[in-house]
Amino acid sequence: MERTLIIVKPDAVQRGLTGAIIARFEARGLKIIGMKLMQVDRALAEKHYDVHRERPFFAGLVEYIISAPVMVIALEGTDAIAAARSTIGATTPAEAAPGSIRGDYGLEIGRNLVHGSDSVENGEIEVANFFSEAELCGGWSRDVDRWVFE
Ligand code: D4T
Repeated sequence: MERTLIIVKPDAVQRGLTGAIIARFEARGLKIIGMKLMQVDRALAEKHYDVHRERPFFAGLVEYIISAPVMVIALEGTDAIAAARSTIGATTPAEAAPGSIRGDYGLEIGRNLVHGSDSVENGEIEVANFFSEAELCGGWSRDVDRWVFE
């Protein structure tokens, strides 16, 4: 089982798309093991986007992610990283496939609605950065699991 951190970003929360976005991951079969609405502070935002620190869009990216509450979700599943990223769609919404979240709801890269971890390693790190162990229901047994996982 892989873990991925999903962030329903400020634009999606403000636009009332939180439920529609969560529904897509649930319908895909990914299992929710943690979820909370939170206001990201600057230190956590800078840590989360540290890999982009030297990029020209870094400052705007941090301002965007701290500008309003986000819904953070920890998901578990086989191939959770790749599955979530294909459900999210390409980074630039205008290029994202129809049927993906960004392809259906977004237009601009700086308002791309949702984050998903990009590797198995980063999935573990990011879930731990946003959730304490006590906030996670890791390994809970979902009754439909045998109809989702082989
Ligand atoms: P996240 O990390 O938000 O899930 O997005 P992606 O994984 O799809 O894309 P990314 O890491 O390459 O970019 C992180 C974040 O930075 C914004 N961004 C990116 C931007 O505002 N301008 C840019 O030119 C790029 C490359 C969008 C997503």
